[in-house]
Amino acid sequence: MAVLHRAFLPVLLYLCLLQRSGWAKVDLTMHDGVEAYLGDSAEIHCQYNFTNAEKPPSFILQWFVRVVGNGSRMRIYYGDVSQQMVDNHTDFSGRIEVTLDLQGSRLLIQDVQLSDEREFFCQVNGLKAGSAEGRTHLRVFAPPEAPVIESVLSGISVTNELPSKIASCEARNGYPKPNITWYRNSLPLTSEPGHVNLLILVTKESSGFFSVQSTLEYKLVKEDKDALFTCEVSFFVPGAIRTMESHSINVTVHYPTTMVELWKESPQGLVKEGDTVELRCQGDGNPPPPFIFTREQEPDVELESNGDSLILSSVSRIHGGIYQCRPLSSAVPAEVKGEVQLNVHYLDPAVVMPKDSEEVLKGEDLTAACNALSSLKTSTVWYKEGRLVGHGNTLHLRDASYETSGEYICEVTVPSMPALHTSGSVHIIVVGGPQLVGVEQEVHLEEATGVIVNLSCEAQGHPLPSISWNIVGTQNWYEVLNKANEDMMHSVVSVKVTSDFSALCNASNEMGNEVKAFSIKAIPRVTSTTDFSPVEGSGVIIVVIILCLLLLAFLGSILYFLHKKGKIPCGRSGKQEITKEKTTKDDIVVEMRTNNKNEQSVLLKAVNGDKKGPTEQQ
Ligand SMILES: *[C@@H]1O[C@H](CO)[C@@H](O)[C@H](O)[C@H]1NC(C)=O
Ligand SMILES: *[C@@H]1O[C@H](CO)[C@@H](O)[C@H](O)[C@H]1NC(C)=O
Ligand SMILES: *[C@@H]1O[C@H](CO)[C@@H](O)[C@H](O)[C@H]1NC(C)=O
Ligand SMILES: *[C@@H]1O[C@H](CO)[C@@H](O)[C@H](O)[C@H]1NC(C)=O
Ligand SMILES: *[C@@H]1O[C@H](CO)[C@@H](O)[C@H](O)[C@H]1NC(C)=O
Ligand SMILES: *[C@@H]1O[C@H](CO)[C@@H](O)[C@H](O)[C@H]1NC(C)=O
Ligand SMILES: *[C@H]1O[C@@H](CO)[C@H](O)[C@@H](O)[C@@H]1NC(C)=O
Repeated sequence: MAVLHRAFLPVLLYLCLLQRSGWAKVDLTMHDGVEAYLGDSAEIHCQYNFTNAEKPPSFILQWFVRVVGNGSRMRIYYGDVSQQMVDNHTDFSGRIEVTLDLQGSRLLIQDVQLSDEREFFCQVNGLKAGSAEGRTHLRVFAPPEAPVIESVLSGISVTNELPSKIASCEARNGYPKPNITWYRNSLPLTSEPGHVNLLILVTKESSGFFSVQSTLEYKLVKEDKDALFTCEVSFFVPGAIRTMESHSINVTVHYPTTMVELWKESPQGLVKEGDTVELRCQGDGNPPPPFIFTREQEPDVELESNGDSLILSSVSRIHGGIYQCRPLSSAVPAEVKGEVQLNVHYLDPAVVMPKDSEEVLKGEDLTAACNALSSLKTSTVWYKEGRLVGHGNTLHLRDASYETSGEYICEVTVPSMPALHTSGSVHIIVVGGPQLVGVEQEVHLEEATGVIVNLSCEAQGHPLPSISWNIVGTQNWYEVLNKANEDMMHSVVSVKVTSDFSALCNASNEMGNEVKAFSIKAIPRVTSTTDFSPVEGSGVIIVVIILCLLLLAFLGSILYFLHKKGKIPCGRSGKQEITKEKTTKDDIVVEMRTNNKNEQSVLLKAVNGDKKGPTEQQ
């Protein structure tokens, strides 16, 4: 210090001289405050000039800081014309740089610390030129870490009377103290007694930072289940206020059940016996309460369920009815319940009347009925041998014939539920006397002697008829076939024709008998014109006439041929003559002839009895 004082002496003297020589005065200004980020460098400016100074003065410039704790101040820098130095052993030793001239000084603080937030003094002592001092406050800023929000993990009930803690938010290590604001769906929450409490805990860390923790206590309502909560930290930075928002959280809100719904989950559509049915119950409460399932007719019998679903496996019609579910909670009023009606549809086996098999007399009527009990509308159709024979549950069989016999199948279906179907059958047997197959009751045959004829007799009837033969006129016969096929009896006898004989086929059963007579005329074996033998008399005559006509036509054509060769003269005039002559005789014949239909006209003429020779015609 001694060295310093010795150096100062001439300066002081000089300044004193200045002061004496005029109205000298120092004018000094500083900004009120200087702001800097932690770790950055800060510049503090001190502007001054010397008014009325005749020449640039000699002066002393010193920087001081306010000591933290007591109100005193401490020099950190000294400068005059001869020397500039930073004081040793202060908080700023090694961190500051000072520049100065006649207009001002600049204090540059590097690596600004939180402890640098204090008052800085700039003191100018111009001796005779006067002295002045200015001060400024250095403010240091450190943005906090991003806010961390934490929701309460457990659900919170709306029935709580006081606001409950729903989340907390912390912003750590900021400087100066940051603020925390809460938002619900982007709208800020303010403290509101009985509804919103904001509890703030500020911690000053040993490092000097502030950590702020805010707890939000909130009285939830059901609608808050969809609300999003966020917290926001706001903090000062040089010249501004900045904010940082947390991510958003939602709250598990517990609220009582006020409504319950019960429905059939599966199967879709109608339910039939044998199905597995799942009923599901759901309420509007949170958390979903366990449910109890009951049936309306037995409200006290709890059905075994699986939380919110009731499984009824392989249901039958007795499972039909009203099912109910309600929350298993005494807090929920009894009328809060869900209901569903379960209808189990069924189709019982078809019952056919008459049963199994039924006999009906030939010619009589029979009505069969097919009924299957069902919970739904049914449709019945009847089949016989794969053919559709009737609609509806009754089948009317009128005037039964042997064709009526057979198995009748009724198929019952449920149009609204194709999975349901059943069928039944009845065997109808038509009972009656024998009925011979074929139209004729009497058969006349002419057979060449020596030929073996087969006489066939087929009869239908129930009971099965038996066939007996009675053959008169020959012993030379034997039965070659005697076959029964259901209601059909077939018998064939082979007879060797030696002379005329008659055969009687008698088909009989206990209901009656029917006979078929054969009479065979033996003809001596000449030609094999046996084909014509069965033809009746009138038929033979026609054939004979046709043959005669053909013969006549043949003769006519020969004559015509001869005439053409010139044996018989015939001119155009001649032809006309003949025609004229003919006209008078027979109109039809003329007409036909002008058409030159030779053969036909010949035939007609013959039929009409014109026996004129072919020569005349031409
Ligand atoms: C103020 O504190 C500093 C150091 O902490 C000390 O050197 C100084 O003497 C104190 N001043 C007063 C007036 O107590
Ligand atoms: C500060 O210390 C340095 C060396 O340690 C020395 O040269 C200087 O003179 C000291 N300054 C003051 C003001 O004591
Ligand atoms: C914090 O809140 C206080 C009181 O509302 C307000 O004066 C201050 O400016 C706020 N600080 C920030 C950084 O927003
Ligand atoms: C609300 O919270 C639940 C469970 O924590 C989560 O699954 C859901 O995605 C959240 N919803 C929103 C909008 O954050
Ligand atoms: C008659 O029937 C027998 C046995 O079916 C057969 O062998 C024979 O050829 C038949 N005779 C005639 C002429 O049809
Ligand atoms: C046919 O047979 C039945 C029963 O055997 C008999 O009663 C009936 O008289 C017979 N009829 C003829 C025409 O032979
Ligand atoms: C010193 O000079 C006068 C006149 O020139 C100005 O009006 C002042 O503002 C100035 N003061 C400083 C501190 O520069």
